[in-house]
Amino acid sequence: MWTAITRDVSSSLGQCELSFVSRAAIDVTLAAEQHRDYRQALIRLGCRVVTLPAEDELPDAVFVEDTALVLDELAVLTRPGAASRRGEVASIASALREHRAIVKAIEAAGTLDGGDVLRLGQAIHVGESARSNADGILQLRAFVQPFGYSVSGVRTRECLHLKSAVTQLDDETLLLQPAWVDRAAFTGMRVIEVDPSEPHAANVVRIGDALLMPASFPRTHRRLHNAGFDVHVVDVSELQKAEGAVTCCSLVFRDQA
Ligand code: CIR
Repeated sequence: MWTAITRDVSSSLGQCELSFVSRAAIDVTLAAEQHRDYRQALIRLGCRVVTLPAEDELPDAVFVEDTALVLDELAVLTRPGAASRRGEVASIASALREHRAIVKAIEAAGTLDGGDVLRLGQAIHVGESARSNADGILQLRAFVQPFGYSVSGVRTRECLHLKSAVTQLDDETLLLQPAWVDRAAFTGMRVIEVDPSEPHAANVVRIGDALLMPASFPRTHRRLHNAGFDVHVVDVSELQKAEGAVTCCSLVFRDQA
């Protein structure tokens, strides 16, 4: 059974951090409706969705992915690279302790955003972005290596997180934006590139054999459909204005219960 931890949209979402996206007015009511549709889509794909209450004083708190990495054996709480986001971790820690007996935490001066963490089996790739630093990557390695995981840094460019640039479609295949990350970091994997007219399309959620992606990337959607993938879409236009997409709104993991 898959569990997806999510959090309701903050009323202050309009004051979110932005790095590579220009600020545009966000309709927070619509964002909340889109987030509800996103949660419904996760349920249809087989997740048990846990929704934490909004943290209205933390604009980016809906983007729970950045606060933790959840593996079968343990959870690792991050220390987000944006100082404004560090207060998001405490409530996620409480929620995760119900699911994992071992909960570690990245400490200062390390920084790590979950959006930079791409796990491919036992290989964990971490974006060397403005949000995740070498100290954070070292700490993560020390936590997970005893459980058989490798951790390697991956250079990204012109994007917020590693998973803005590349996500996993199935055990052998990645969806990748070549302008933002080099495929050479992922030897042995088949790569499908985003449609060039849809630079932000590389971020998809994989739940088993199904994929969930934003509705705003029809050309990349068609590429995936034509390659045989079971693709579902959700309109997340208001969350995209906050530089979010689909992976960032949930922490998805297998529950051992
Ligand atoms: C931020 O800049 O931190 C938020 N406005 C967006 C975070 C999106 N997170 C993600 O894709 N993992």
